[in-house]
Amino acid sequence: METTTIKVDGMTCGGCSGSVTRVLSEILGVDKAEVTLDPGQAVVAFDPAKVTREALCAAIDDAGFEAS
Ligand code: 9UX
Repeated sequence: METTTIKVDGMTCGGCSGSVTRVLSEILGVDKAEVTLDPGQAVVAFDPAKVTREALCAAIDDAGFEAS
């Protein structure tokens, strides 16, 4: 398992962070996602054999936010 911190821009309320948490949690290979509004970030524990950090960022972008 690997842990990465992804900066997430565009989250403005608890619904946003809840959405990002759900999107990340549903990805195969994600063990745990902790998303905070302030600071706007996601701390994700994932299995690098199953999913890449790039894929996590792409999923956040697809949900309407900006990952970096
Ligand atoms: Mo809050 Mo975010 O009303 O996608 S849920 S702004």
